[in-house]
Parts: sequence; C-alpha cells; structure tokens
Amino acid sequence: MLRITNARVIVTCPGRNFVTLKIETDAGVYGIGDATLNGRELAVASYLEDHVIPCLIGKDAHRIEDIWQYLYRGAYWRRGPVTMTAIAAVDTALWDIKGKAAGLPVYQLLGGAAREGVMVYGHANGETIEATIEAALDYKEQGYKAIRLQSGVPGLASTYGVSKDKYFYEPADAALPTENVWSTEKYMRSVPPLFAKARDALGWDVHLLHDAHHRLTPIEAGRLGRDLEPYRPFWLEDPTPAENQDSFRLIRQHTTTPIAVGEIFSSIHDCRSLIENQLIDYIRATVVHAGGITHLRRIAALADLYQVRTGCHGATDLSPVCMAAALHFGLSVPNFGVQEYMRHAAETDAVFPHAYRFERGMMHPGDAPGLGVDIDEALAARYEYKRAYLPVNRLEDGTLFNW
Ligand code: EZ4
Ligand code: CO
Repeated sequence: MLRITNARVIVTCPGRNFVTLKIETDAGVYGIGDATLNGRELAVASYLEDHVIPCLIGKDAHRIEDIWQYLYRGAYWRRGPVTMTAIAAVDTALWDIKGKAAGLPVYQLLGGAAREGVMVYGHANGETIEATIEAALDYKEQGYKAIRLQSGVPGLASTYGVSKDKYFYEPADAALPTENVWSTEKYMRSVPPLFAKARDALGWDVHLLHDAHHRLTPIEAGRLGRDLEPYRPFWLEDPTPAENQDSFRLIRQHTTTPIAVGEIFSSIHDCRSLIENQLIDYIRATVVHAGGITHLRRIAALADLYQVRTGCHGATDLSPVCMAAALHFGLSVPNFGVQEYMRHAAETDAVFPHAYRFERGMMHPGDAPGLGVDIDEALAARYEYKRAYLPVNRLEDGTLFNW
C-alpha cells in the first residue's frame, strides 16, 4: 500500500500554458502527470481540484487500474476531452509513482523495450515552398528520419502550421482568438508542388508527412491523397473531421496514401470504427488527451489487431511530462509507428527537467526510475497563467470553418 496523502495542480506559463498534476504518497514518492488542454486549461485544473483530488486522498497509488475505473465509471459522466485529460493526468502520475517505487523506468513496467528507440518527426514550416524545403533540409541534416511539411498557401495571408519562429511553433497565440482565412481550392493546388519539390531536394530516404487539419471534405481528401501518391507520403493527417467515422470510407475508395487521425480523440470509442474497418493507418491519440498510459495501451492493442500503428500527437502544447510518457509508451508498444516531436522552448525545458534525449532522428526516454521527468515548482511559480486561444478559421466569404 502506497497511500496518496496529497495532490496538487500546478499551472504555469514558461513560454506557453501547462497544467500539471502532482500526487504525493506517504512513502515520500511522488508522481506527475500532464493535464494540459490547449486553450481550455483551467477547465481541467478545476475538474481535478474541485472534483478528482478529494477522491484520491487515502487511496492506494499502486492500484492504477482501479483508480482509472473509479474516475471513469464512477463519475457517471464518461468521456469527453476535459474528463479524459483529467483522468490521464492521474494515470500518468500513478505510473510515474509505480516506476519510482519499483526503481524502474516506466517502459520496463510496460513490457520492456520493443525497439532501440522511438522514431520522431519534426515540423518543417515556411511561408513559401522554398522556405519549407530549406527548413526540411535543416531537419535532415540533424538526422531526422521523418519530417512534416507545411507551407504557406499562395493567396492566403496566414496558414495553419506555418510559424513565425523556426522551431518553436505555437498555435495558441493570443488573449482572444486570431482569425485566419481559408480557401480549400488554393490549398489543394499548393500541396502537390510542395511534395514534388521536396522529393527533388530531400530524396526518397526520408519520410515526409502532411497535416490537412480537418479542413477537407472526404472527396477532397481523396483527391489530395491521390495527387500526393507519386511522392509516397508517410501519411496524410486529419484529412477530414472524424465525428462521422464512416466518411473515411470515401477517402479509402480514392487513395492509397496512408491516413493518420486522432489527435483530438479522447477515448477508444472515437477510434473503434476507424480501426475495425481499417479506414486509417496511424492512430494519433495521446497519453494526455486519451485517458493516460492505461487507456492508450488499450487503444494500441485494438489497433494492433488491424495493423494500425501508433503516431501519437506531440505538439508543444503537450508538456515534457506527456512527452516522457509517450516515449515510454512508444518504446514498449508492439505496433509503434512514429512519434511527433516539436521541441519545447528553453523556458519550458527548464521548468520540466527530463531524462529523455534525441539522437539521429530517434528518441529514448532514459533509464531514470518512473517517467524521468520532474517539475521545478519554484521556477514554475514565476510564470503566471496567460489566457491563450487557438485561432479560428473563416472561408473567404466569412463562413466559420474548421481549424
Ligand atoms: O493543432 O497541438 O499535428 N499537430 C497539430 C497541432 C495542434 C495543436 C492543438 O493544440 O495539429 O499543432
Ligand atoms: Co495535427
């Protein structure tokens, strides 16, 4: 028995907002979990503080599955991003505690390393095709084996995925939502030439990825996938919104470009039909937004039955605590595909000292007991929460569209 004596929510803004749950036990061992829901951070902080933490005190920190079920079934209200992010934070912190108590890195508790390291992909962004390719060449030079390409769209002032800063792209950028303008027609014309030129410049020995960010209809996605086939993309991400999972059938009928979906999914039920019907190739659900390591393992096990591989979300709004958890998960899960990796700002890394490392396109969680990541609370306290929103997106005629 490892009794939970205290739990606290730490909200900090070292470059961007992060919410972290810290759980303490009577043995002096503590664990941390990421609880960051970009643009809606304080909803999760309140969910934890006001409703979850009172139930945790006195429970046995070793009983990860029981506590997961208690918070999921016991709440009566199941699923949803706020609930599942809160449960994820508890689950992640409990795996951290179990690893520290055992003196083992979490990946050892998950079955041990199933590979030497975790392949990650970086983000090459640019206003123009040339700038994007230049960024991609830089990633290739650093040893990246997989690179996501996003370029500005000629005729549109701003485009998703194209940052002002070369490495530290941060989408939630204003105290009120920024508004962007979108044209699917212009976008659809711009992507195939980007990939054609990228293959010329980068060759064929590097994986190239692209994110359509839920902005296409199924038939448009089918066409884009087909247009990209000659350049053999590793995946086309979020081609269309996934509320209607059946719409992916239409995409499949038109293209063999692999499809990745799920960064906004919160549970296995969001993935089930896509996976069982083999409508996707990579599942992007993450530790922090899909119920923690415990639930993500369940999703991966379902996916494995259908040869769907993992491709966890890993943008900068997922804290180093989530990154560490994702690396333990990715190192040990049999059907690993790729892990997204956007470097955090130096202020973020200082608040969250960590054992994970990058080497020649691969990452490793390190061998520190638990997750191998900590939070410097004194430093965290220096960065006050700043309300920040993801942008919204409108069509050229003003219609509110998908971001
Ligand atoms: O827009 O993490 O693939 N990565 C992405 C990200 C998401 C943000 C949302 O919080 O699509 O940039
Ligand atoms: Co995405």
